[in-house]
Amino acid sequence: MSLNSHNLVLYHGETCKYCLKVRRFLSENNIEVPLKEVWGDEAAFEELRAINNGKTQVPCLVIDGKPMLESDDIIAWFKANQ
Ligand SMILES: N[C@@H](CCC(=O)N[C@@H](CS)C(=O)NCC(=O)O)C(=O)O
Repeated sequence: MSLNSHNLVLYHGETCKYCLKVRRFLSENNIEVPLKEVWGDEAAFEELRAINNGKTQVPCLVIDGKPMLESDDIIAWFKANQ
């Protein structure tokens, strides 16, 4: 399945180094994903908490409504679904 067939949102923190690693991977591979920065946006932070079973860890890729944590897993998912 291609990336376009999924509804994706990447919740991230601007200065989080794990988020930076994911954003850099996306940029280097010309992959565009809607981003929501959570540390400067309380509504986005609460949204993340609700989607992510109470956790606020970033980066969090939400794939068709399901949260995926861990930057390495997120990058691996993009590689597998590119
Ligand atoms: N092993 C995780 C580490 C992620 C991580 O430590 N994120 C920090 C920010 S740099 C975080 O969200 N901490 C707050 C929390 O867990 O609620 C990854 O590679 O994604």
